[in-house]
Amino acid sequence: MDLLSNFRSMLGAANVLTGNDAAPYLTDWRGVYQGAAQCVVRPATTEQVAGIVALCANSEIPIVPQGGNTGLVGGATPDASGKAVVVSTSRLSRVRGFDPENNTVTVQAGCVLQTLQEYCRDRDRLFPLSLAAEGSCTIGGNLASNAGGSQVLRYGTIRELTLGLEVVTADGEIWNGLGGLRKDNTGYDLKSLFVGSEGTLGIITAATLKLFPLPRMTQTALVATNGMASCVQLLIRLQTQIGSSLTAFEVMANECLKLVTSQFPQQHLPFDGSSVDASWFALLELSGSQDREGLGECLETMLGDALEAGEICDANIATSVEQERAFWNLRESITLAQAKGGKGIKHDIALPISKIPEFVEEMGRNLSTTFPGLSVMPFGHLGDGNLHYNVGPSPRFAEDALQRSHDRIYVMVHDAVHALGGSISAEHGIGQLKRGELKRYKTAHELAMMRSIKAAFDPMNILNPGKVI
Ligand code: FAD
Ligand code: 2HG
Ligand code: ZN
Repeated sequence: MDLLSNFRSMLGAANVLTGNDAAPYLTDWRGVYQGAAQCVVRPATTEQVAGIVALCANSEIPIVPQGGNTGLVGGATPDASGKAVVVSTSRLSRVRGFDPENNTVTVQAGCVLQTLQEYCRDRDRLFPLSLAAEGSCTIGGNLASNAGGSQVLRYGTIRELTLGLEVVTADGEIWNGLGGLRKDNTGYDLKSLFVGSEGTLGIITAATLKLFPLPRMTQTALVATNGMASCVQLLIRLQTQIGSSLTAFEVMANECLKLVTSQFPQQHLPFDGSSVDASWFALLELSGSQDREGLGECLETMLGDALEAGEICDANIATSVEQERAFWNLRESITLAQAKGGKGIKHDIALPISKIPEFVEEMGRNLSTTFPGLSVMPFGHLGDGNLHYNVGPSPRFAEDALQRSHDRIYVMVHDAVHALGGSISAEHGIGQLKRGELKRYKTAHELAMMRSIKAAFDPMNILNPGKVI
């Protein structure tokens, strides 16, 4: 039997997609990469994933795992050769177990993040990973890219939320590393290696994840600040005074919010007067089990002090759940607004928080001198030292000219980040987009260790070849 017939008898013909049915799986969310594949297969069990991998391994056929296909670095898109098999986890979507005493949930990799959040909320628990793509990204994709999002400040990235994994390895074997242990020092930590490996070391089929008490209250504020240095001062002020009750601290350059309100006219900035011209806005969230009024008063006092200290020029504390949602909508619409505004260049950088004001100041100046008219639209997770230092086209700098300058802009931004001790990928991963960049900034020793790991786990190089390393 040929490969496709084998797949059809294993999965049923409806779960082996070719032609137009496969097309949506062959391009990435941004429409930057276009690939080809023999077929897209949709297994519903771990055993079926193992069977698919074993068949591919027999003939050295490349495999590209895919979850919700929301990744931003081309990691889930096959190359153009048409040799690959895309393994979609869309049918691996079941919650397998919930342990309220151990505060854990065990879930299949294809479960959509929002579905898992809601499942846990209905059971009075919080699964804290939260990001704008949560309505379509999957737990497996989150794990494979070690997703961050807006709650990392308090709860960590998904690596820190992971207690166990089940993985199909390159030989078609199933590794059952599920379990709800918070301590386990029995040798190398295999699960941590699979998290963030972007489908190059194994196909994650299930995970046991940490849960937390559901916060009884939240307080959310949108703040107009006097610049990035002031944002950092405000962050330190809040952290010093309320510690881990500060669960999110996001920043947005004015240009980002202008773009959102022009692309989505139903959204509004809740400020008037000169505050609408503030260079940077901060969105902050306090949450926990304290009483709402107490924490609200505390927030008002801290913002009042920040106003007196000249860190901020205006603040708006949400007075209803709808208003909280509206503030978060402004933040979470930036990626979509930037996509609608034309193809830009994304940077997902991490820096020591203390270096961010200097970086923002100098990079803004250098970019606008070298590329006059370019639109600089940074935003991100300041609490984690992570900025999406994105640049986009403008009426004075056309999209095609921007794309032609892609490599020069990458070098300029990434060299500066590297010189300040930063990272060229904080949370989106390497995929195919940043493979060249990885080689530029990792040492020969680091690259050699990574290649050894890849060769040990996937000696035939069939798992997501051409990605990461
Ligand atoms: P996919 O895009 O399908 O895949 C991502 C990578 O994981 C690929 O390399 C793929 O091969 C691999 N993979 C997928 N499933 C598996 C599996 N089961 N086993 C092994 N490998 C697998 N990221 C953040 O970190 N923080 C954010 O705040 C954030 N916000 C976003 C907002 C928007 C609007 C968008 C479009 C994306 C955002 N992302 C963010 C990027 C993206 O990384 C996340 O959306 C998410 O983690 C990807 O999950 P996915 O299921 O869509 O994965
Ligand atoms: C976010 O923080 C995501 O909203 C997407 O990581 C970032 O669009 C981007 O560059
Ligand atoms: Zn982000």
